[in-house]
This record gives sequence, C-alpha cells and structure tokens, in this order.
Amino acid sequence: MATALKNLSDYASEHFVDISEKRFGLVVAEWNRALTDTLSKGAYDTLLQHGAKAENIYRNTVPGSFELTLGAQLLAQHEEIDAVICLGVVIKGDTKHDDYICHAVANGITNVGLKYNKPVIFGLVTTNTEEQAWDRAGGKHGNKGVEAAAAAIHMLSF
Ligand code: DLZ
Repeated sequence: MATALKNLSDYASEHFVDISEKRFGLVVAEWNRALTDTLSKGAYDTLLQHGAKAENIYRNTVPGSFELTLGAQLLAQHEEIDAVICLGVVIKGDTKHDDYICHAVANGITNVGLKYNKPVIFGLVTTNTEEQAWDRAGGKHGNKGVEAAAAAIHMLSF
C-alpha cells in the first residue's frame, strides 16, 4: 500500500516555481468536516509556506465530496485562477455510496482540469474507517491536504 511506504506530507520541492503571483482555489467538502478542516489547513499552510499570498487563496465549501466537481468547475472557469485543489473525505459505510462518489469525483475533476487546461487536484481521502482517515489527515500517514497543495505547485511548475 502506497501510504505504508510514503508519508503524504513528504514531497520534493526543489523544482517548484515561484508561486507568489499564483492564485489558488480550494474547494472543501463539509461532510466529515473535522477531517476536511484539517486537510484544508494543511493545504493552505503549504501554499503559504511556498510563497503564495493569503489573498490569492480562495477557499470555498461544498456540501459533500460529490459536489467537489461543480465547485472545482465554478472556480476553474475564472481565468485568474491558476490551480484548484479539491479536498474531501469519503468513508466506507453499509452501502456503495463511497464507490459512486469517489468515481464521480475522480472522473469529474479530471474532466474539469482537461477542459480548463489547469491543475485540478484530487485531494480525496477514501478509507474504510474514520481512524484510517485521521491517519491521513495529520496522523501517522501525514496530511493529504499537504500532498494536494504540493501536487498543485508541482503541476504549475510543469
Ligand atoms: C451522502 C454522503 C455519504 C453517505 N457519505 C459521504 C462521505 O463519506 N463523504 C462525503 O464527502 N460526502 C458524503 N455524502 C454526501 C455526498 O457527497 C453529497 O453531498 C450528497 O449526496 C448530496 O449530493
């Protein structure tokens, strides 16, 4: 399992470009909000740490992860937004909702990125249990929000 080998908060940054003039959209799902707030903080702090200005980070919430795609599109359509970071937590339950949501978001945000030709990052934690989600929201496997922000900067450096 990838996260058994890699901490989500570890990344290489030596090739990152200057992001001081870049504008970022953050779209954060409110389902499992305690967890997504932690992802959001991880992403926000990582952008600031690499030189983004607070006024250039536009944070919006959506009800649940299913709505991340439309949220991403509403931000990505603005020419001045350089990259969008989608953050959510989907935890497996008694039904197959997690499958439907995760596939829809993966396909949806891929399409938004291709449509607007800009990075739209998949920062979705998808786990079997809440404990596993916390492990990836600042716990023993790092923070998926940090990884997502680093992925956005990496793609802007492409
Ligand atoms: C309905 C639902 C369920 C059961 N579980 C989650 C979840 O684990 N994580 C998440 O982000 N959202 C969940 N949702 C809400 C859906 O994403 C969506 O907001 C609603 O179905 C309304 O379209």
